[in-house]
Amino acid sequence: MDAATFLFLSAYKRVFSIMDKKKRPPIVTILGHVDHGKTTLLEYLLAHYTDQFKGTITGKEAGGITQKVRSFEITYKNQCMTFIDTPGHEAFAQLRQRGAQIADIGILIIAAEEGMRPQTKESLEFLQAQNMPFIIALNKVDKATAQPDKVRQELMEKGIMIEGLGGDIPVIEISAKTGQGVENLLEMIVLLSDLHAFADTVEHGSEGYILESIKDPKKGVVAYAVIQGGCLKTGDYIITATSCGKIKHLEDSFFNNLTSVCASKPISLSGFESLPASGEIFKTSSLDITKKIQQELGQRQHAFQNRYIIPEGNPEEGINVIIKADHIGSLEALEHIFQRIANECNVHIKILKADLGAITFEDTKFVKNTDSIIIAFNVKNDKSVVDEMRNSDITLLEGNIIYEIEDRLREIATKKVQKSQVAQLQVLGVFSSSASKKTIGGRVTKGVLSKNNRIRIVRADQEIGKGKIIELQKDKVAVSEVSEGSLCGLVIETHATIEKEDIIEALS
Ligand SMILES: Nc1nc2c(ncn2[C@@H]2O[C@H](COP(=O)(O)OP(=O)(O)OP(=O)(O)O)[C@@H](O)[C@H]2O)c(=O)[nH]1
Ligand SMILES: [Mg+2]
Repeated sequence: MDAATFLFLSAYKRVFSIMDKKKRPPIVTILGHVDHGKTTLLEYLLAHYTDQFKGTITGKEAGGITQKVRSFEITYKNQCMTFIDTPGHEAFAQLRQRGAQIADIGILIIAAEEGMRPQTKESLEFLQAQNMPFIIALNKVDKATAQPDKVRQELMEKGIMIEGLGGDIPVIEISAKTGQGVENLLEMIVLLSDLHAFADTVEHGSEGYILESIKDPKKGVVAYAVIQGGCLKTGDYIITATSCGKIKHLEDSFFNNLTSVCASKPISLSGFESLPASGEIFKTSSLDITKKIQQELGQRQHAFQNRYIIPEGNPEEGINVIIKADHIGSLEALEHIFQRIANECNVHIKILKADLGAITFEDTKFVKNTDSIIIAFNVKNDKSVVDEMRNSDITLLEGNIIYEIEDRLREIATKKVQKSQVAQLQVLGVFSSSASKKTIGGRVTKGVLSKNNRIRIVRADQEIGKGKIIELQKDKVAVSEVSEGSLCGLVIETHATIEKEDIIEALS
């Protein structure tokens, strides 16, 4: 579409929409690769286009990355707009997809110094799948290393039909840090809103979209949602596919109490009896229907219970896990990284339980009885529960940065697989020999070698003797085990002679 047609249509739609009383503010989702500046843009908007927000978002993020969906409203030239920020880290694809599903308009942020990265491409796919208008914001143009024209070229080469190069997808250069170009971006949102005239089509009651839900110690289940149409009031009965309830409490994105709220607004609401799933639609309902649904839901199993993550290979080893997290989106992201670890390490991971909130004493018992490890992501655990876990030798992975949890779980999975293999060491040197003891050095070529392992000595595929490891050292420090790839020194109780290049094999 050329600029003249665009402006004509825009003016036409504007007149039309003024006549239309049910016009509603646009819901704008910010998507893009990790660290390309999504949250910084939202922070800039909050600092300049609302007086309700104090403080920072990025400063409070663990590991400097966003790990949940957030929504806020701002006002630009008397026009309300709702913005949804999404995480860019690869594990949170479902959150990005949901952010795109609810949006009227997408903003695809690309750092102009980096260009298209994997989650840029994935975000583009989500936006294109929704068939929605979107704007490409080339960010960080304040930096000397920014090359916006190079990114434009890259976009064209990937078949993205951008404005100025034969297409109609608007591209705007911005700096989320200095604010350069941000007004142009907002103007484009106004223009697209006028052109598309987003309307509230809900005739009765209200409908909305659940972004996230959590268990709050004081308020119970709290859902973060965006209203898509109608007006929602405290006291309304609401239902989703997996939960229902009566609204006790409504708040806007700045924690102000509300008694009613209308289309496009981001809210938090309490009153659901159980956790509604992220991505579900909620609707207002009647008391009778809500009661009936309550009964049916009571009989259903928890969706996150007992799930297997199966790798692509044929695993011989498995890990049982229990997950506690802050948000449903976090549980999903953890499942995503489990799949990767399962494939990489060829283990299956069985999720015995996944739930929101801190670890309880009941969880501790469950972990012990099921020989599981427990992952507590972004939750504040009671010190007494954690102490009990440590005293009981339970493997607890606590943390609030997804990639750190991933690294630690990978270590556990790798060790588990190595331990299940017959450990082998290649002898690299023999330092001393007596009739019954040999001191040697070598490299563990397979599995995990442990002190007190009974062993056999193999030369040219023939067993030449048996023995036992009575001392084990790594970097000259006594250790109880040495894993694959490591060099170590060991004292072996044996009457056999050991030579360089012999293989020491642990007997199971
Ligand atoms: N110079 C410059 N730095 C920026 C700009 N926008 C963001 N940054 C910096 O880039 C880094 C990442 O910014 P974020 O806003 O956290 O990035 P994000 O896209 O929200 O990252 P995730 O939420 O983890 O996906 C921070 O250090 C920001 O200060 C910009 O326009 N100019
Ligand atoms: Mg962010």
